[in-house]
Amino acid sequence: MKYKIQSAFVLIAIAFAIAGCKKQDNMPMSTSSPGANEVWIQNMAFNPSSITVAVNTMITWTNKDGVAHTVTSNTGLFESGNLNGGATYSHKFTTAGSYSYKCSIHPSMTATVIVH
Ligand SMILES: [Cu+2]
Repeated sequence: MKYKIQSAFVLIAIAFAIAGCKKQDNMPMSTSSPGANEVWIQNMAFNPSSITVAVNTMITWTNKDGVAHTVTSNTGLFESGNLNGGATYSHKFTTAGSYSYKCSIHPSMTATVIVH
């Protein structure tokens, strides 16, 4: 009887150890998609290409590529300048509207911020 109880404790301990490992794999540092109010510049594209936020939201772009990109408003409202790999740029959108932007180095990279 005593042996059986000890075995159960060992099994529970192993289960917790496995669960612990699993939890570590899911830590935020290893996420592979942008968080809320965040745009990744990745594989020569803006991800997401269309983001919708409330008025007075700050959006942060992160260049995940090894080459420089820019975040350039089509109307001149915002301009990041060159963002090297790993660099970030933030802009707060204070007026509702639809804001198209591009990478000025790679003009085929286009995206939109929708503020409501
Ligand atoms: Cu670019």
